[in-house]
Amino acid sequence: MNIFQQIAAALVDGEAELTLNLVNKCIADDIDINQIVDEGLAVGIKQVGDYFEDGEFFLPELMQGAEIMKSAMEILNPIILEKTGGQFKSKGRVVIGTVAGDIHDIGKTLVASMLTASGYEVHDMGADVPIERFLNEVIDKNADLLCMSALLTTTMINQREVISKISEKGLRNKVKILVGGAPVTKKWAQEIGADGFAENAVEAVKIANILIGVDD
Ligand code: HCB
Repeated sequence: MNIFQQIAAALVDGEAELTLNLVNKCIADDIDINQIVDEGLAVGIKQVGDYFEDGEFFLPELMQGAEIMKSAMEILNPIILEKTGGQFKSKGRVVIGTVAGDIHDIGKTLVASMLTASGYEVHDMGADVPIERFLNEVIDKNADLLCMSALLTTTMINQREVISKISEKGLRNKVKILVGGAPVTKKWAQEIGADGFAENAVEAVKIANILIGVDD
């Protein structure tokens, strides 16, 4: 097993200390953070979700996996953010949050960190964000880009609701909209009138750059 497979396996086994030790080892060995997340942690947490779906794991195991992932991200986030080097020249203003009824925030926070690291001014509203709050924040922050996350098939619909509210206010051509989250697809993004869909945080930065019209 390579180190990423070991991280994924440790997370699935609920071995918090081992997972964090392996993550710290990767950092010490100067391994790319994206690889630690995409090939290690994200693979592990996805496996936990699949076991949960199959009835092999129950809520305590799901929560345990999430806690380990969050602890690992607490170690990695400052390193991701450090890449901005403190000299902040904003590429654009981003408002981001997970939609109402949905408390999943790991992926959203990762997207927020990567966008910040790439040079965007990011306003993270957290999770379970009411529809009106998205609208108000877009207006308040004069956002160039709105990113919405949804992890549940029952909450995806709120991405559409937010877009409708923004259109009703006549703001649709003032802000680009990027959606994501496990059940979200490119087809759904098109159907609800979003400008883009991103499969992961790295792609989110790429698509944001294209939508805003800036270089990497
Ligand atoms: Co949760 N949960 N969960 N969960 N959970 C899912 C999402 C299921 C798919 C698991 C399953 O059944 N296979 C499932 C949803 C099924 C469905 O709707 N079809 C599910 C369920 C059912 C539930 C509860 C209802 C369980 C219950 O209580 N019975 C409950 C929901 C409560 C609520 O929200 N109202 C629940 C609770 C939890 C926690 C609390 C235990 C925990 C969340 C902790 C937290 O976030 N603070 C949790 C977790 C961890 C998961 C799984 C295992 C992992 C999610 C995750 O963090 N992935 C998930 C299984 C899965 O997704 N396969 C499971 C890792 C991140 C990095 O990936 O996809 O979130 P991501 O984000 C990516 C990507 O999508 C993209 O970039 C990110 C970074 O690469 N992206 C964007 C995301 N947002 C973007 C926005 C953009 O603009 C652009 C790109």
